[in-house]
Amino acid sequence: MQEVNFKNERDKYFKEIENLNHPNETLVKTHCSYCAMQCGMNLRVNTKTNKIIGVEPRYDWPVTLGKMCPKGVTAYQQVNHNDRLLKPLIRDDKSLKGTNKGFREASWDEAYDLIVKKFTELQKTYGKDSLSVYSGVSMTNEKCYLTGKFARVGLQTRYIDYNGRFCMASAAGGLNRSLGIDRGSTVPWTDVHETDCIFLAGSNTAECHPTSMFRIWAVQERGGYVIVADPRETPVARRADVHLDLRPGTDLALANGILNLLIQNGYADEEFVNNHTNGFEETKQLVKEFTPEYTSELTGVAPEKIIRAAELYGKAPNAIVMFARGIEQQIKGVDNVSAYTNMALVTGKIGRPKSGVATITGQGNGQGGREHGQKADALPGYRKLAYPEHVEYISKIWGIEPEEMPKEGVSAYEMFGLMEQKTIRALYLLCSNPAVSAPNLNYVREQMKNLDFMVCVDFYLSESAEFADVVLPTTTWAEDEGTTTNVEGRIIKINRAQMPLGESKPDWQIQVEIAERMGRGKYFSHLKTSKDVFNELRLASKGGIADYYGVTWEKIDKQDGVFWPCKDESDPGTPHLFLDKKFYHPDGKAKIFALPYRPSAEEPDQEYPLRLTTGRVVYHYLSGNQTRRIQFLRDMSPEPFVEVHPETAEKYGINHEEKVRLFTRRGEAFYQVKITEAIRKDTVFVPYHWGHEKSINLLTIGALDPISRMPEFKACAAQIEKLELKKVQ
Ligand SMILES: Nc1nc2c(c(=O)[nH]1)N[C@H]1C(S)=C(S)[C@@H](COP(=O)(O)OP(=O)(O)OC[C@H]3O[C@@H](n4cnc5c(=O)[nH]c(N)nc54)[C@H](O)[C@@H]3O)O[C@H]1N2
Ligand SMILES: Nc1nc2c(c(=O)[nH]1)N[C@H]1C(S)=C(S)[C@@H](COP(=O)(O)OP(=O)(O)OC[C@H]3O[C@@H](n4cnc5c(=O)[nH]c(N)nc54)[C@H](O)[C@@H]3O)O[C@H]1N2
Ligand code: SF4
Ligand SMILES: [Mo]
Repeated sequence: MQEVNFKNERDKYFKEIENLNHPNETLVKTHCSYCAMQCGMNLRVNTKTNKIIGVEPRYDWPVTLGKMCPKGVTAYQQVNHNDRLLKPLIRDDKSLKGTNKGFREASWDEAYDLIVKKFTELQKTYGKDSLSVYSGVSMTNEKCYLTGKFARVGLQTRYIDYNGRFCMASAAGGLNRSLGIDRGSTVPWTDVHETDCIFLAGSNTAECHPTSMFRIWAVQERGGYVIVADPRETPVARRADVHLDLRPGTDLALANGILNLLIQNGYADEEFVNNHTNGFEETKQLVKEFTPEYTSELTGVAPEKIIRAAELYGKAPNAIVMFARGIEQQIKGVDNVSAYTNMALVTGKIGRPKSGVATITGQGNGQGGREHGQKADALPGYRKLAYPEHVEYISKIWGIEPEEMPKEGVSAYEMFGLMEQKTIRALYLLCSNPAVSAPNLNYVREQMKNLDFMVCVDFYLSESAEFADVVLPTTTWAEDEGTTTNVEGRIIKINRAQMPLGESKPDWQIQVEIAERMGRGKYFSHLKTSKDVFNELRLASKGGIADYYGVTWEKIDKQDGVFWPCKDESDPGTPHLFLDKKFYHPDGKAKIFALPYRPSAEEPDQEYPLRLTTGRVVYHYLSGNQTRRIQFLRDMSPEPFVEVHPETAEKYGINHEEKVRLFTRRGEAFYQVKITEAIRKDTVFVPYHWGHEKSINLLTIGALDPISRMPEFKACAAQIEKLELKKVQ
């Protein structure tokens, strides 16, 4: 196959940039604030005002080589935006809860005093666990780590969970179960363009991880193949060699059908299967039933496409199976991950360069944020609260007695259930906007409204902040330093380009100050800088699966990031996992899983005959609280819409751009119709980046995967209603 060399192109541009000379500007090397690609960028800073004024791509960053998407090139506009929160806010008028009114500005002291008074009172009356912390992973590793410690040691509550429960939890569950380790990608991204076949399931890569695309297209340019499994003909599906246009929620059948063909057609690697895996025979028996015809019946994909996909993946010398939220945000998310991972394990296409499995992580620090103890059941270094020796180790690092360590909590969505029951009375919310991003929003918003006390930490007043009693202003990513762990499992450095705007403070500092006022200063006061927090994290992760002990900020700088595990200072890190064919289960073997097909939580019926699936557009990020404020992004994508196939539109008698009522058993919303052949006839799609009455999550279902507790954002039953034309006067 042909070779491609992106390096020449990169060097050319890099030299041009080096020659630029702006007397009043300095460049700060850093990475984008948004997705897990963490594209390399230089922030341009005016040296007279010390303010960020622009951005340049970094051609010297080996992962993204100067590529950025529309969100990345405008990300810097967040920092000095007019909507920034510059002082703490206190709600005086409780009757206005759920709106952005009824707040007044306050000093930090007043805000802290109120928080500590309320938290202490509630804990005195209802017990320590009446408080909860709900967090997110747009934060650095330092902040994520400290948030776990803040909840368990600072506030002494068991209830902490985070938005990764809506994002990475099923991938984590499936990879841990199959491979014994959850590092999103088993290979570095610099391998991606060199493989021979990419099997991409439930990933709208061109819109969600756009700067991966040059590597994916390069596979085809070199004579290799791209296979895409998605109910929609996304940009990557359009140019794919095979587009498996399945019904939402039927991946388990598709993966079993392909595995069956791989085995029947002699692509199983017997030597690999025998020496390095368990579970093959049982799985082989189970998938026999999934003939191309039966698989087609369940998935709606034509049998010849299934046969071709299996053939292309099977005969490729090297191949990478990649997946994202399309397969994971289902009540079968964990099973789907294991089922697609089976393809690599049965064919032995894992544990060597250019072959492997990757979940394409979501948020900027989607990987690192799930490793260091923000999850209800987890402790730093991917340790578990369920193991006494793990609790003992972390207790020692934190300076508490093991008996003092709070027990496991519950998952993000389940916390709202405990709010309903009044077990949880107060919420400390940071770095997430569940009033937009959680499923079944009518229910979730009600629970937030009924809390006794709520704190929200953000740099803009989000839809969730509207439910808060106190809002604390924090810094954007460019006003603080620390590390994130990108899509590859590479730990990288975010640098500070500007001092905090107004009175805003970084999350870690706010937590140290609250802990001190809660009388827990002895566990926090030594943390004076973000680097102090990182050094504590290194120790806390030492010996764990996600071992960061050998990572230093200096090493990150010197070698363009460090892949974990990295055990000591002489260890350069681990770009490729399993090169020694040792998986992370006690016997060193990976597990192949026999997974029977099962339907979605809510299948279409006469009343609700359509399948609703949800996701993203390239111009907006998650709940949209950041990107909806950027003029260019808002101009490009001002409103949500519902994608409908032309034949379906005809059936309902609805036209392009007509507003319709879309509804499910849980709620309704009104959207403009976007008629497109790029969607199945039985499916409709709505992006979820808008708040209030425009949120598609008013309609989604709160059904959870039994293992990962991930909500089923990707499949529920829905119906469309044409609106009666209003009489024009
Ligand atoms: N522009 C943009 N980029 C982002 C983000 C963003 O908000 N905006 N968010 C970041 C984050 S946190 C995440 S998690 C990632 C998400 O990245 P992706 O997972 O790629 O994004 P989604 O749009 O949620 O879903 C991906 C695809 O799954 C398909 N799908 C729906 N149902 C099914 C199904 O049952 N089976 C299969 N096989 N496919 C299905 C959808 O049609 C969609 O094209 O993106 C990251 N990057
Ligand atoms: N229907 C549907 N719903 C979904 C999904 C879907 O595909 N469909 N996807 C799910 C997924 S994958 C995800 S990741 C979630 C994400 O959902 P959310 O967690 O709600 O995502 P964000 O919009 O990133 O919310 C982050 C909030 O914190 C603020 N923020 C950003 N950085 C920081 C920081 O460093 N500190 C603090 N304190 N605040 C900060 C931002 O301004 C924003 O208000 O949504 C989930 N919801
Ligand atoms: S691809 Fe992701 S990291 Fe890169 S510029 Fe876009 S949003 Fe930022
Ligand atoms: Mo996500």
